[in-house]
Formats: sequence, C-alpha cells, structure tokens
Amino acid sequence: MAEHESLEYGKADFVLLDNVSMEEFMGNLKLRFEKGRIYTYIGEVVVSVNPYRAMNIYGRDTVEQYKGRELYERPPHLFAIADAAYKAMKRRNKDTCIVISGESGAGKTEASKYIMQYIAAITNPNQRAEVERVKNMLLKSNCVLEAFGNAKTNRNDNSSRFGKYMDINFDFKGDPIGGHISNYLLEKSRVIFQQEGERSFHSFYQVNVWRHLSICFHLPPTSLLSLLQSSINDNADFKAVADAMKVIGFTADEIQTVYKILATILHLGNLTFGVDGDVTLIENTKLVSVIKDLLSTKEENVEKALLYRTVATGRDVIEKQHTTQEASYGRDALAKAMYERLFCWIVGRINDIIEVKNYDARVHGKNTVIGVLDIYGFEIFQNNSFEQFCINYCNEKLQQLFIQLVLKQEQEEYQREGIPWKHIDYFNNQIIVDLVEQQHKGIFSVLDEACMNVGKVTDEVFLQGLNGKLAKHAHYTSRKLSPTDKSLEFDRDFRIRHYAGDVVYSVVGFIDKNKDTLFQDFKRLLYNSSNPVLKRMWPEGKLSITEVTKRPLTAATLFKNSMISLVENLACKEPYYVRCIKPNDVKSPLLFEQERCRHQVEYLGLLENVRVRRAGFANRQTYPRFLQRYKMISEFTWPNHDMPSDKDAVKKLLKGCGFDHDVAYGKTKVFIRTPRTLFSLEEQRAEMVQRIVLFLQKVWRGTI
Ligand code: AOV
Ligand code: MG
Repeated sequence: MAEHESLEYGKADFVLLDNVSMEEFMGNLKLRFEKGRIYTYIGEVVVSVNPYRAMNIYGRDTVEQYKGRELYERPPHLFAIADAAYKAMKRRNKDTCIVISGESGAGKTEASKYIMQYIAAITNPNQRAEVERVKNMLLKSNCVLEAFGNAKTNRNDNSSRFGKYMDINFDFKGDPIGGHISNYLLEKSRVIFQQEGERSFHSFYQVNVWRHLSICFHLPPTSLLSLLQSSINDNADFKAVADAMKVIGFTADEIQTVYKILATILHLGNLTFGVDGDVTLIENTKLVSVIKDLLSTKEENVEKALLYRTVATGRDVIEKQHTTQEASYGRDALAKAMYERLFCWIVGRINDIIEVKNYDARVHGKNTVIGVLDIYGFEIFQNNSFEQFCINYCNEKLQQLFIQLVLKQEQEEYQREGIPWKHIDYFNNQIIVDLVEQQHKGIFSVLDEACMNVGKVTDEVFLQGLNGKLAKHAHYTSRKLSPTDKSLEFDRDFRIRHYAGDVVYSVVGFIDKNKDTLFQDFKRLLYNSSNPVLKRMWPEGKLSITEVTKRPLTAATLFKNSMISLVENLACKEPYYVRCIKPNDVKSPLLFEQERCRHQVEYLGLLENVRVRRAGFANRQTYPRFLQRYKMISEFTWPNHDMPSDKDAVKKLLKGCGFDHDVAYGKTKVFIRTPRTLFSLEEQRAEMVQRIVLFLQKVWRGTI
C-alpha cells in the first residue's frame, strides 16, 4: 500500500477505502485526477486516468525515485509496476508480462512507451555497447511502428490500428539483449476508406509532405489523393521515422522501397476504370506508367494484372477480363494487401535485427522475458464493421484473462486451500468469448461457414446463419429478431452485448473481409518485380495459377488463432496490469465525466478487484519453498527443524517473528496478507545471509 502521499490526494490504493462502494471508488478516482494524481493502485494493479496534458512525472529524477524501490514505498506510478515486473524477473527468474488495457484513447500506448523507457533507463549500468544498441532499437521501433500502424480516428488522434505484443529478453545480469514483436491484425481497410473525420495511416501523410519524395514519385498534393482525407502537416514526424529506420538498420534500398510502396498505393487510389464497348480499360494510363516505375516492372504487366484475371479451368488456363467493378475491387484489394504486407515485413525486419543472438543459456543462465502488451482498445464507432468486431473480441479475451488471473483463480485457490472465504461475485464474460469463438456455433464459425458456401456467398446469408444459430443467445440480437428495437436501424445490423457495452455491427463487408481475397495475378506481378526487396515480400507470387491449390485460412480464423496463442503466452507469465480509463470524449485535461468513468470502472471489474484484493493475500508460497528461503531467520528452523511437518515449522517461524496475525495457513501453502510482511522477511533474510557470509569468510581466514 502506497505511502509518502498526503491524504489530500485521496487514497493511493483503493484497497484502503473505508467502504468499498462505487460511490467511494469514484470519489477517490475523481479527487486524485483533479489533484493531478493520475495513478492509483489496487494492490499491484495500476489504475491510470488519461491526463490529456503533458505531466512532469516521467523524467530521469522520477526514474531514480522508483528504481529498485518496493511498490508501497512511493506514490503510485507506472514506473513502480515496471520495476516490480523487472524485480520479479531478475530476483526470481520469472518471465513476466505487463498487460495494458482500456478503451480506445484511454492511454495504453503512452503507458507502454513510458514502461519501456523506464526499463531502458534502469538497465545497463555498465554501459555495455551491445546492450545500448539493443535498447536503442527497441525504443526506435515504437516510432516506426506507430507511423505505419497508427492513425487518427474519432476516438483518438494517434489510435493503434494493430495489436502489439513486445517481448524484451534479458540476460542473467538483467540487461536487455534483444526482443521480439508480435503484431495482430492491422486494420488495412483504412487504406482505402476512412470514416468522416478520420485519417489513413500516418505514414501516407508523412511520405507525401516530404517534397523531395513527392516530386520524385509524382505525387499530387494530399488534397488530390482520393485515399487521403485531411492534410495535416506531418513533416517533423517523417524525419523522425526516417532516422529511426536508419538507426534500426533498414538499408537505403529498403527504405526507398518502403516509400515507393506507399506512393504506389496512393496512385492506385486515384486510378479509375472505364469501358469501351465490351473492353474494360484504365482511364488514367499515365498513372500506370508511374506505378510501373515505382514497382520496377513493365507497364503491360501492371495493366494486365489490373484488368485481367488468370483462371484455371481443369487443365486449361485462361485469361478473363474484369468488369469495371471487379477491376476496382482488385485495385482496392491490391492497395490493402500491399500495405498490410509492408507492415508485416517491417515488423519482420525489426525482429531480425533485434532478435537475441549468440546467447548460450548453458553458459549465461536462463534468459528471461518481460512482455508488454499494447493492443487496440474497445471501440464503438458510428459504423462498426468486421475490424471493430475483431478488436472488441480481442478486448473480451483480455478481460477474460484478467478475470481468470485476478478474480477467479485467486478465489478458487482460497477455497481449495481451505482458507475462510466469502465468494465475491463478478460478471464473467466467458459467455461472450464463446459467442464469438466457439466451434460450430460461434460467430466466427458461422462466418467461415458462410464463406465456404458454394452457391450464394453474401453478407445476408451470413446474417441468416447468425439469426438461425444465435436467436436465443442473451448477448446477440439483430433487426430481424428485435424488429422494434430502435438501435437496430437497418436490416443488415446485428448487436452484441459486450462486457464494455452494446455495439451494433453492420454485416456489410464481413464476408469479403473474412475471405480477404487477393488475385494471384497481383502476387505474381509483385514477385516478378526487379526490385529485390519488393520481390522478397511476395514469395507466394512464385506459384503459377495451377500450383495454387490450398484455400488460405480466413481472416477470422487467423485472428482467433493468434488471440488464443497470445492469451496462452500471457497466461504462463507472471502478469502485471495497467487498467486505463478515459475521463472524457473531448480530450480535455480538466473534465472528469462521472458517468463515463463509472461505466469503465464497472465493466473493467475494478470494484470486484478491490474486494478480492482486500479480502485476499498479497503472496503465497508452498510450505517447503517458504522454509527453504526463510528458515535461516529463525532458531526453530535453522539449520533444520524438528517439527512433525513443514507446515508446523512455518507456523513456528512466523509466530516467532511476530507475523502470525498477518498470515493464514492453507493446506499446502502459507498466505501472507500484506506485502510489508514479505519485505520484512526478505530484509531479515538478507541480513542473515550477510552474517553467514562474514562468518564463513572468518572461518576461511582462520580467524575463528
Ligand atoms: P490508447 O492507446 O489507449 O488508444 P493513447 O495511449 O494513444 O491511447 O492515448 C491517447 C492520447 O491521450 C495520447 O495521444 C495523448 O495525447 C494522451 N495521453 C495518454 N496518456 C497520457 C499521459 N500519460 N500523459 C499525457 N498525455 C497522455 V487506442 O490505441 O485508440 O485503443 O486504439
Ligand atoms: Mg494505442
């Protein structure tokens, strides 16, 4: 429990509230926000409220205040959580992860950056060059990934449009020696369409405002590019990104190719099709000539890929001309696919460069990991489609993990161990997770099934499938099932009751986005480029049409699988949580919208978290393990005990030290209520170890 803070700032840990009620919780949260205290604990969980203003609390001096300190010694801060995860990793050899959650605009990405900055600041005291290099890369990679993966939405000017999980690997000294980034489903549809008031990915504006590049790539001003809506100046950012790419180790050719791809996509957006008799043609052929230069290929190849599709019918291979509609569809699919592939390629290149090299665990001991998860937050837009559906499902998965690790397992363990415990109720969102991902009955399964249909594959067929299978589900409804419901305006709408609120999705585009088709002709076009960097991005273009046999996995299945493995990966690490709250919708540093915040506190399950924590125990260890670590601090147990069981020995030890009142004895484990008791035990142990060392030194020197 945090000390060193006057009560005028409210309670630094919600566990200390006089009454655990929503009213008191909100009162404390608001008071602290208004006093500029944006962080508050629930035990080891940090609750963070987005300040929407620059705070002077992340500098070197603050880092020093938190470095190596215990959680309760300083006012609540992200740094304290980062330090706790770091200590667990270093002292106990544990792989840890920091899971940052909260809705769009709540402050997750900023938090993840501060956490990484902190870890960078406290490591490598000996200034080893290789470690400095790795740290620098890890930090710079953020800047590059944000440029390519973030965009302005109506919820957040710098919204993450991809999920990111970064592992940082440490050597036995606790210094970073490498890392690995996993990226999840980029919202690539943004490349060709943005809702009113939103923008495409930052990178497009950046490349286009750099005059040298825009001249070189024949790009018109942003306002004449149909793929870009606004024209905010991104000049400064662009320089930073270009520098970061260089520092990370992208070659000049690679960087140039990245720009060329961005320019190609922008030109594709301006390309239009027309008809002459029954021939489909490209209306602005000049653009084709620009594109062929950018892609290092031939003009006729570009033209052919855009206007024709090669199809295999039995043994014959024929070329089928597109209608203008098909050609436009192909062009958009190409633009989206090129961007997505570029993004994944960038992540892959960064991974190649930052991966742990030359580390021999037999020589250096285990290399441990801290993972930082910063994913797109729960979002509700005017128009919600497949992407919002995936993003919100992802948030359901993370909430489920939180429930599993913080609310459920904890209570189950007390019961199993026979510790007196009154069950604390909470809303378990597993039912919504199942609604989406369950085999056969879940929404993803219904969607995949609809995509496999041989006859008619339409969004409506998918919606019928949903209505058929989920008519009775408490968290699903649609216009057809609830015709009088005002929130379901159109026939194409269905609604999910998510843990964080109701979201109406439009079924339009689900099938298409799930199938995610890109004609093989485009893959071949890009593979046959004489630009080796581009060629490497499209290895599957090597296959001719008759060799392509396997149906690729759908977007939904890929996403579901990646979420399941992400959760498995997180679940086997020691988790630390940051729960972010967005205080208002207008990005104001002053406004604390009571109702909005209360809603978030409610759905994040924070009150239940306080209750479980308050009634619970900070630490638990099996009796043998506890004894092994602390037996030296008691005359009853050092060097050995003569009690009938380890449990009795632990009891005697703790009683002797005066900690009996702060612990409970389970069947196989001892439970310690407050962290302070654990710290005292640790201090006594350290003192004892010191004494033993001195004693042994004297023995060796023969002075005893
Ligand atoms: P998100 O990651 O949670 O949303 P961000 O971390 O991008 O949200 O935060 C949104 C904006 O809030 C930032 O661009 C800052 O202007 C401001 N902000 C957040 N945290 C802080 C802080 N600690 N200090 C100062 N300003 C802050 V999303 O990626 O949309 O789910 O998808
Ligand atoms: Mg973000």
